[in-house]
Amino acid sequence: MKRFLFSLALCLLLLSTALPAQAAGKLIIYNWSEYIPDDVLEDFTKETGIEIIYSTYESNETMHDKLLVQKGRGYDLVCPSSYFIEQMIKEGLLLKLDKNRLKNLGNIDPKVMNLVFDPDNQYSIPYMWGTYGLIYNSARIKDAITSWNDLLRPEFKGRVMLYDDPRMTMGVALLATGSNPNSTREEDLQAAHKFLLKLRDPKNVFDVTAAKNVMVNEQSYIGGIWNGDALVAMEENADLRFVYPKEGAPLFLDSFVIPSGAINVDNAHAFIDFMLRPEIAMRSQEEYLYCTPNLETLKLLDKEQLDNRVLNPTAEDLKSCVFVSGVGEAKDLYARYWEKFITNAK
Ligand code: SPD
Repeated sequence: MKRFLFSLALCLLLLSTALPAQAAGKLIIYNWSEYIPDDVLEDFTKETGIEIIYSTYESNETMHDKLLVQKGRGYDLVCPSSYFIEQMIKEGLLLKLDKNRLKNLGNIDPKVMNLVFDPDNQYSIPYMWGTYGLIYNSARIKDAITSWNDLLRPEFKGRVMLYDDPRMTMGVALLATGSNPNSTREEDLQAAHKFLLKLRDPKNVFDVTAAKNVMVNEQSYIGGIWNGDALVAMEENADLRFVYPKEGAPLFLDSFVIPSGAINVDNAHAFIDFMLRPEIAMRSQEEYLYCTPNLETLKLLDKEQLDNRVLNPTAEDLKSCVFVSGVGEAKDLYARYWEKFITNAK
């Protein structure tokens, strides 16, 4: 009997050392670059003992392709934009969340909860949202900039910057040509594609990673930009201005989700709940300058932050703006027209 108990204890000991990462207290995060401050990640580890393994992506497409190939494995937490979430749910790439473990969920603005891409937020918890608006250099451009169609003005040839983010930039082209940025009509996409073709120029820049720099160093004079990037660029070049164009601008909402093959599921829930704390969400917002959906965080903003219409757009600013959503089967059309454009544009 003694011998049996000893062998059992030994087996249990060996088994426990062979347990997956969860027992070792790890959390593997794959996120947009420049989206969570390093010291926030460090504070989570200090508080919980959970070691974070962190890597970044620059586009939804990169993140999605990777998860698809890996069949939802390899990461415990990612942060797609809303228009990718519906598709990822359908593809079986996401795990249902246990909302009982998210004590701070009530802090999130109900306006960004229960949206059509994930009714009842079974899979996703909003992290940040923002606009893809128009930026221009007021020292180089003296007259008023009000429209996406200003990008086509001959004097800006070779001085235009747009992201190589298909849905944002196609969204701009759709708005400029009088369509909805979520249109599924081929004729609208054709017109948008034609608009983009007019911007093909070897000196124009289509690169999300270069965006801030080319505006700051005045290689480009005008372009489309996420509001967080715009505010960072505006801190470095006081001549930069951000405009909500009269046709409206594409909006995004990025949310935390747990991939279906995640190993450290408890730790991912603990992290999401940590990020929902008002003062933690505040630190992300202050560093990267996107819009927080955390109502308790909004109460912590000072007057200057609240009055900053790039950081905190008014209802009037958002009047014609449109959240980019999933487009179902039309995603292949988008991909086709985008590829046709971008392969020769860069
Ligand atoms: N640097 C973080 C940027 C996050 C932006 N996400 C928005 C994606 C919309 N396509």
